[in-house]
Amino acid sequence: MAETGTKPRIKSVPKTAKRPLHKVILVNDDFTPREFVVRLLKAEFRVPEAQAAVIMLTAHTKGACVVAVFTKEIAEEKANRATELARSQGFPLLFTTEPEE
Ligand code: TYC
Repeated sequence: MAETGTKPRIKSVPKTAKRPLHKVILVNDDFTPREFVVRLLKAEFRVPEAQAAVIMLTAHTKGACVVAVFTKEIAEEKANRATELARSQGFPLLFTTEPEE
């Protein structure tokens, strides 16, 4: 910004410093069908088909994959909701959360 000599009247509050983000992580298993994982990612995390397929395949081959990043409460809520939805359909699919470094 140009040096005008005027001070900002509104102090900015560094909210992000107090609210570290948390990752929602998709964990692989041997039972949940690939198509179900993709459908759930699309429905619960609003990711497009192609991205959902990449996330699913990454978890499938590497063991886990980051789906998205949110504040702690939202990440936990979304991970629990998605896990419960899968369990309600009889699949052992698991979403976990962890703080972003
Ligand atoms: N491994 C599963 C299968 O072969 C598919 C799958 C992918 C399951 C990713 C979970 O997080 C997962 N049917």
